[in-house]
Amino acid sequence: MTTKRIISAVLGIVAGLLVAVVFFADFNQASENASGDLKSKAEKVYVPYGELDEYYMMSSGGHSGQLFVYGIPSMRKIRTVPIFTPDPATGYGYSKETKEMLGGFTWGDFHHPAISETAGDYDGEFLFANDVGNNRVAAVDLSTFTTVDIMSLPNMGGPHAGVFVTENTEYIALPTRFARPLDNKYADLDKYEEEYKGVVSMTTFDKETKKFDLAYQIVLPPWSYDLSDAGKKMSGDWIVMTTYNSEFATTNLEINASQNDRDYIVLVNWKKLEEEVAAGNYHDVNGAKMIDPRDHKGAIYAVPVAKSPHGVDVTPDGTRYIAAGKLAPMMTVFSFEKTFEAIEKEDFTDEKFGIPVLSYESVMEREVDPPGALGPLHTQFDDKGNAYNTMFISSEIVKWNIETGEVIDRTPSYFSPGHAAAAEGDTVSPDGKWLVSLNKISKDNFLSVGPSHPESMDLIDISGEKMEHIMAVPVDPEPHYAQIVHRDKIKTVTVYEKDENRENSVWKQEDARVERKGDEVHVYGIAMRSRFIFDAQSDRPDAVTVKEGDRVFFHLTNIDLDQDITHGFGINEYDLNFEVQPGQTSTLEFVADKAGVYPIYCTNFCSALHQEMSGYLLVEPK
Ligand code: K7E
Ligand code: CUA
Repeated sequence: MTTKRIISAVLGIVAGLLVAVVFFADFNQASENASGDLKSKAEKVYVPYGELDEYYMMSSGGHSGQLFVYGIPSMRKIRTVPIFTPDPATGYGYSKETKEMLGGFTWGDFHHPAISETAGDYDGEFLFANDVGNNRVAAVDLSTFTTVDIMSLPNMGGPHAGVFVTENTEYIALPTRFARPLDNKYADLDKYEEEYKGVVSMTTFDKETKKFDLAYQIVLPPWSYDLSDAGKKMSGDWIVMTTYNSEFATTNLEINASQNDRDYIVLVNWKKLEEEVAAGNYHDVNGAKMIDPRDHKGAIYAVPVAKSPHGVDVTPDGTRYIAAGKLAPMMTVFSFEKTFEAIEKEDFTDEKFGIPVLSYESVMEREVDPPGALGPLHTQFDDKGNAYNTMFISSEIVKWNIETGEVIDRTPSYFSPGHAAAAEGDTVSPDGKWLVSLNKISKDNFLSVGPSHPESMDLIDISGEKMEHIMAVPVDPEPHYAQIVHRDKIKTVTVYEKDENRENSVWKQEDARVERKGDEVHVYGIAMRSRFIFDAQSDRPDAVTVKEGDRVFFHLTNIDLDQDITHGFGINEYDLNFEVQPGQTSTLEFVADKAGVYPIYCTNFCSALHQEMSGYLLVEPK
């Protein structure tokens, strides 16, 4: 090597080192900032052992048909509550009661949870769920986090636009997504405009008996209804619903249902219709009391809205309703005061199917159009008069002032948010604390698991002027809407109350027995740490002998009245498994159609001798 070359090599190395030093200095600076940042973010969400999250987030589980329960701010998933879908983990859909509740369906598509409300605020007693897949509404008792009733709804085509509750849970409302002919009739798609209908179900729920009732339905034009809301305070007697497909497209909706510049918001005065129903002014259709707008003046109106809206939300003070459109890049603020005035003055521009159409200019207050923000979907609120909109296409959350329309802040979400949920963010008194963006895709946020990735949820701190993105967690499948409720409002029980009069229950070991009625065998049994007692008279109390073809009922009571001592009950090779929570009685019904010897065992780890908690089902051949 020549001297020249050596010199240039040394210079090169020195230069390289200098660059590296400068680079590392920069890098160190940046990472110091980032770690300071990260530390403060981490501290915001770290819940030390022994402490609890401040909020519950009740998230729909989409087409899993389940409810997902999270702690906020930690974003730790606490529980899966099966609602529309059988669940081997809890035996939901296997026990007789829950199997009957599911009505033979094996899936559901749950989009929008609604916690029961008193005076427009969550009361934390029940949570209602819609099933877009199989036309049902369900109630979850929030003292036990178990599903207590499911009702099928006639005349519906996927109740996507529910559930939402009126201010005092007078009604749980569910508008349909797809138009269908009423009464399960057949009608060709060419008859869409005349024969197909959009229907809104107004259901009630009795908190004592924990049962639904279908109060009445409203038959509307075959528009597609999308996420809707109930009024509050001054607008408390009303519900508002967005619609799309005012074009009446019956094929290729992507293009054909996006032609018109305007679709509609439908406003319904449920109080007025309640009076009509009480007065007997309805038609009976397939077991439902059906209200037709052509027969009832003064209760149903329409307002034109920017094309293909996806949702409408009422502000916490109840003075305005805000619609956001998938295809129009703006949020439209409508005034209830102006709406009521226009109705009063009969300021109508048109009539559709007996529904007066109000003039857009008369009731619209403001169009909010943040530059470059695309695909606004849903709106949440804080305690300072601000609204938060998800932008599906530009993947961000936009914070803006309701009174002035001023855009205050924008922050990215990862990626494509549908709904967002803010702490108590759809009640009359939002907390202004956390917002969770419920995203439709996660792309490269998490370790790869193949072509299909989980969806994601972003936690965003909204307590300051600027929003702060904290973290993302995966979720499966697609979360739609969620509600974040303060933990003080949820009052869970630790055990089911001991009730000696409860049907089929057994509380004393000596009362455990097997009774035969014809070809039915009823086992009145006990589950306790760490054994089953099916027949106290037998010298093998944990074995039951039946004949092939018998219909067998295991009525099982968990007499361990201790928090968190749940027993399971699985029968080997019979494809059966259910559970009894502390103090609960539950029944398993099946036909013993396979002769042989089948071990029974506790499937839920309950004590040091859980493994010993077993028995036998002996099925004598015919
Ligand atoms: Cu996914 Cu409310 Cu069904 Cu909007 S819905 S995103
Ligand atoms: Cu009981 Cu395990």
